[in-house]
Amino acid sequence: MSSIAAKPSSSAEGLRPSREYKNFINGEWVASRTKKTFENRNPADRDDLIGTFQESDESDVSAAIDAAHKAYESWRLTPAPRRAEYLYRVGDILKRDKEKIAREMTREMGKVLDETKGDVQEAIDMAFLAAGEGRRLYGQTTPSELHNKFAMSVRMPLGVAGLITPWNFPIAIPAWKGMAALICGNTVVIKPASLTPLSVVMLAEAFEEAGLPKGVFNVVTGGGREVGEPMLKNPKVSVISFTGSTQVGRDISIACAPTFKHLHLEMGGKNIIMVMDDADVDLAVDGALWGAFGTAGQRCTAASRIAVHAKVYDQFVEKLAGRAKKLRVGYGLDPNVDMGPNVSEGQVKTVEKYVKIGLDEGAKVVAGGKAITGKNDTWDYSKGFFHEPTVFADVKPDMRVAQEEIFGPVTAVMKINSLEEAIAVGNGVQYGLSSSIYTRDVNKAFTAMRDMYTGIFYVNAPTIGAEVHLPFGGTKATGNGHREAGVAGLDVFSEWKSIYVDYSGSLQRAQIDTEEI
Ligand code: UN1
Repeated sequence: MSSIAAKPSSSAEGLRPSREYKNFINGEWVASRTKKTFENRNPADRDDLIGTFQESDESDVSAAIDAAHKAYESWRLTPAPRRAEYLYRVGDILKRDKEKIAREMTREMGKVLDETKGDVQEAIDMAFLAAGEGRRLYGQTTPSELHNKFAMSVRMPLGVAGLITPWNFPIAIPAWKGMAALICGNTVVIKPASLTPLSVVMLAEAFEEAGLPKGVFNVVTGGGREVGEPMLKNPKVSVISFTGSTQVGRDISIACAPTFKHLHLEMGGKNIIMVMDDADVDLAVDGALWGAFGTAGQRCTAASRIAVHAKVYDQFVEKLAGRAKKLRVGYGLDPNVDMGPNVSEGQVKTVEKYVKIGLDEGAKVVAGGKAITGKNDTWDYSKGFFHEPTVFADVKPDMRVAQEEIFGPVTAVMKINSLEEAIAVGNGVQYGLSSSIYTRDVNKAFTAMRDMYTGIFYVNAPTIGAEVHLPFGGTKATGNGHREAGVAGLDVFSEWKSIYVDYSGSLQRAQIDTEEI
């Protein structure tokens, strides 16, 4: 392992020195049995080696699962309000270290510091939300149809939860899943995305500092095939929660079927902003810019399509293109930068591929369109994976750039002539995560709210910006019917037990010994 100083720019002071990170299994930091590691480098500066991480395999995963399985017996019996105490502590630790953690996350994942601070904040919010649930976890009590009989339903934990998490929200999404799993009484084995393992290591460090009992939260780093797949097959894992691509989600679904694992999938999106002729166009441009280029477009919720009413189309396109061209792209720890790099070379190549596809299909690039490779007085772009914020105009709804998830700084603007047309275009994709409308007409807002078949909907705001106390997830190829975060997220990590207590002292037969009225 080389010892390149972890200091890609003067603004990056205070970052961790490069080192080898271990797996977190049964409360200990341990090396993989493979004795192999992989490198984690800064996507803005490939010369910056953040660290090396364990290239684990099935034996490490099974050790983690065994530890989690063993820890489950006492964790499930720990009263939920006591379990919550650990989560409150983790929330406090993350709050204390928010800036420090966020800086490492920008270095690891690329998005600008304000956004990684938001990512840590989302994890803090989730820790406190889940901790609060420790004193609720409400079930129902309900009358029995029989005399002297009591009926109720309670949430039961499932066992070991296997979490497979993405690189775009490298601490928020592990927290969405992990906090909900833990408060319900499950134990956790998490496989973080190989592009952002440090974020989850930092979360594990917070759990360690909080004194979480050994084996309750475990982290195993490594590839999908070597670490993810064995988790899907292991009979000691009861529930899998995955965020990632629709293709991988489908494979996971198939792999989980033989053992009937509970499964939560959060997959692709092709989210739309609809701008009506009565909209505040400047507000819509602000929203579109943030929705499309926040996180360099690498959000499941990114506004990758914009349908604009013909009456305001030219004005909107001109303003959006003008603003997109002005966005300052660079290293996310530079406070003057608006948009960071793509997370990897593969991601930037995908963006370039789609720009070409869009041009070949006849769409017009009105801003951006190219990877950034040169050097200026702020950054040497050849060291990272940068792409210009790109706006396609004159896109037709059936073009591939308007149908397929690109997961990069590219948005496709289409012209529509009515609300009905906007809704038809909006719903005319395989995904159904998020959508939004800009209008001053309450009737249009409510119609779209009702008719857009997406799991999340915004009025006069872009497609991104979900808060943790509401359910997060989507319809169609975006999800498999579950939601995470909110109270709905508890459903992924618990199942219902209905309990009847007969205190009549005699046999009472349901449906039979009831009085005829
Ligand atoms: C994601 O893109 O996978 O609503 C998660 C948002 C964020 C979460 C995004 N709070 O955009």
